[in-house]
Amino acid sequence: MANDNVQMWQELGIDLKMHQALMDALPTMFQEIYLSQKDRPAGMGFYDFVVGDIHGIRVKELVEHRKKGGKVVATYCVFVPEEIVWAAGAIPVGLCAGTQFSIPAAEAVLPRNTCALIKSSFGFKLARICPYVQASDLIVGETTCDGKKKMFEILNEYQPVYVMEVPNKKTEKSRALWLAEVKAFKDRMEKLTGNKITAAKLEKAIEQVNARRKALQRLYNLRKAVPSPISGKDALLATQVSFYDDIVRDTQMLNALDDELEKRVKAGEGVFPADAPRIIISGSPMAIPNWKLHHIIESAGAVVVAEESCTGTRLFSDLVEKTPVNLDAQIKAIADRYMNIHCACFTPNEERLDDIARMAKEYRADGVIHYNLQFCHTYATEAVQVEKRLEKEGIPLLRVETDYSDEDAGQLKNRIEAFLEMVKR
Ligand code: BJ8
Repeated sequence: MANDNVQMWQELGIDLKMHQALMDALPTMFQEIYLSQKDRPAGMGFYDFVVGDIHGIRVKELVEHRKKGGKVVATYCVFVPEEIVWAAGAIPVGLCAGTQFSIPAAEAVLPRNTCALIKSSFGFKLARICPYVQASDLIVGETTCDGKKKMFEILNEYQPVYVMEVPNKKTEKSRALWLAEVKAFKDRMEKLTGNKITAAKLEKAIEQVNARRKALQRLYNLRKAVPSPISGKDALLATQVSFYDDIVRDTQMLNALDDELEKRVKAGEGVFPADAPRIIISGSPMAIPNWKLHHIIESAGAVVVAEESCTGTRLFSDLVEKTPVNLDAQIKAIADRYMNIHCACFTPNEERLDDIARMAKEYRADGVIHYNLQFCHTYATEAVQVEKRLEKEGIPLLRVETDYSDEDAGQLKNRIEAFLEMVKR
């Protein structure tokens, strides 16, 4: 542990003892889940480095940015339009929310029957173990689910929170509400940073974020090859890192990884045998270091070929459309793009069912595993519709409900192995 990191964490108000316990647990876990894999692309070296220094260099960059008068905006959801944050000269960063480690602290305040993602993120703030939240000037929440929106009220007692209202329907009225929300968010970002968002700045930001989306689209398109040129675990990690790395560097690294995978695909090289069962995971997002389900599936000999989730296709499948360089047109294009995220918070949400069925074909999947975090009612209930739709399409489905603990790992393993046996080619 570099001394200057310790000093930085101290200045950010981190609980050093708790934080060290978390940092001590990560390398063993990463070794077992990631570094033990065979034939990994060389491009994953960058992501291994990022995880190895998870609370170091990137946090330092954020701290430096603030020292120069810049702002950092922390987010929990892919509904927050990051183009607007960048155009205001601020840096958006996804918050830590993927580990059991921070949950006991949260359970001292929140009801235990709250989803792990909410408890984990809240616990990180309460226990002061996430330098990203500590280094942020504003947390931006959203009204996507009841658990999150009520948690934000409590979180606001610890750090300023701004909540965007995400509508629950996709009607014209809802779209108008969302457009107004995006405009209000632009005003809030201008107020936070003291910078005016101009059409030229927004154009650059739209191009930057679209470029990263295109690099992720390339990655996922390459995963459609048989055999798959990259493990699901590695692809998930590259996607997860996109939530907080510098956008230009991240796009470069993703494209370099894509170039390497293209060569593998051309040469017919894969990380799993061509007849390994191909699985799509659909459902709740997975924040670092939530690699549990992928690890169980791939340890059983199958390969995860795509994630229909916000740490998957929902993050990048739609670009912001190119418009004339004027603020009204750009903001409207941004609002339209974000309304295309098919989160289970919408009713009805047929589009998500279409996405899963289409993806199963495109990725030549043998089955879909629907993943929802325990106590997440939106995804758990929508799984009923997913099941009906996939049955109609003749696509095998396994529904899994879990949390961040390892308590159910044995049981999950048995269920997944039985499912894989059923879908085997
Ligand atoms: S756009 S999926 S990132 S809301 S798992 S906290 S829904 S109780 S994460 Fe999400 Fe945005 Fe939707 Fe995506 Fe609530 Fe469910 Fe927990 Fe969830």
